[in-house]
Amino acid sequence: MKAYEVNFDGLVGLTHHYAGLSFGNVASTSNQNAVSNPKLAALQGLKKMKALSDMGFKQAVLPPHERPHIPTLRQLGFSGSDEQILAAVASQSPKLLSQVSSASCMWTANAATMSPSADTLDGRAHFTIANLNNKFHRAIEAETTSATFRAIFNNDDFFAHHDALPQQAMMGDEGAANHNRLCADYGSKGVEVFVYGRQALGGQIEPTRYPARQTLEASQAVARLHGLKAEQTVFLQQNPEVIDQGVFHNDVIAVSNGPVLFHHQQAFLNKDAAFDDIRYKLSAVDCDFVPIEVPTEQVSVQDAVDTYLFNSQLLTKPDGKMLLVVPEESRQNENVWRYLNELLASQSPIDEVTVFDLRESMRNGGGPACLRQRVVLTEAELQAVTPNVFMNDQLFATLNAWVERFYRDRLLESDLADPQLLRDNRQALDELTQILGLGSIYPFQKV
Ligand code: SUG
Repeated sequence: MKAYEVNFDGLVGLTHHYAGLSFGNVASTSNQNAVSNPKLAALQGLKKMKALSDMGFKQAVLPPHERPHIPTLRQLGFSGSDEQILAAVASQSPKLLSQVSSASCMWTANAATMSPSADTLDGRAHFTIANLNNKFHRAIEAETTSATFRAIFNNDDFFAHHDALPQQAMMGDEGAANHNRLCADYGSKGVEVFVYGRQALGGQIEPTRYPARQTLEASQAVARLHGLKAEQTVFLQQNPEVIDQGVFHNDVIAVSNGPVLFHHQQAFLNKDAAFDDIRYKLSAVDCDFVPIEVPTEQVSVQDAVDTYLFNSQLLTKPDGKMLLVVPEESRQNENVWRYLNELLASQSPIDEVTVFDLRESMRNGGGPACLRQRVVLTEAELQAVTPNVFMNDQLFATLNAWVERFYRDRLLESDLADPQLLRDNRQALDELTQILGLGSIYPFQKV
């Protein structure tokens, strides 16, 4: 059956700031306390969405979350009115306020893992919300992400929703950032490659400097929940040495599309055996595996981390060739840009590269691929998605005007204590749920 890939990009929230919250994510820790520009961040993201939509790719929007997240603060013992809670946390622990104010839900690759209906046992599209257990500021995303996905994919005949796995390190799950689906075309059965950072039960090899966020046990649980058969799945360990160099998710060192796996030479452990397995399983669904490997001598792991070459979006154009969407940082790096020009001149399925300025997100370690959740949908499933989330001229104009009205162009940790920011957030998000036709998805809308 014919199916489409729809990219659901996270709209950057009003509290986007640089808090240095993600140990192991070099951009996040090195830009701690830099001045952020939430308005610019949101506009940069919208520009990418609109440009890709104008090129003919299916594009949709996921809304930001309520921040600061007062319900978490209540759970931690703060009490009184919302404004009293804000004042108390701001004086007792500005760092905690910063955690519960992070706009990290913009990186929607981490929102969930999605398996298309062509792959699953019950023939429905499955979603498992990521628990993001490794970082406190991200673990609090799961509840609202779940409410949002249930509002957007609101039809039990077509969509199956699974809550986040138990909030425990053994089940650490970072969503689609470590998941690659390989297939001949989107609508046919594919092979789902789950990349994990460590095996919690009985694993021997793991990084020593930085955390491995995704466990094998979590990946296996997601595959079980989605009803994926063993012949359709491959579990592959990420090279711990690259995690220790700042590759905190597999999507910082590899990206897939159709039968193509564009990856760095050092991305995986036991790559040869795993690639044989992928090739064998893909051949059973009439698909030839197309790995494109970038050698270390041309692009180092450091270059990959600095430029996010692999945090690109690899998209199939109407003519069947592929477009690579890279961040500006990739153009600025001599090795990476040289490599990309050589790639374009070679006989590869990738024949076009497009560059976007996503600097605000990049400085927190989020490139083009982090900002989107890929959702493969058949025509009938597409019709069942709530309609107002799809990008078009009108939505683009409405969201730009909405950003201009509510967003600040300068934000520091100390600004998070401002009760006006909390009020602006709620008013903006309330209007946004109406624009996107989502109903009530936020805790403040439910009281
Ligand atoms: O989880 N950064 C995010 C970046 C996520 C990128 N996503 C993918 N690669 N798919 C993270 O580390 C930084 C927030 C701060 O420090 O202010 C942060 O959460």
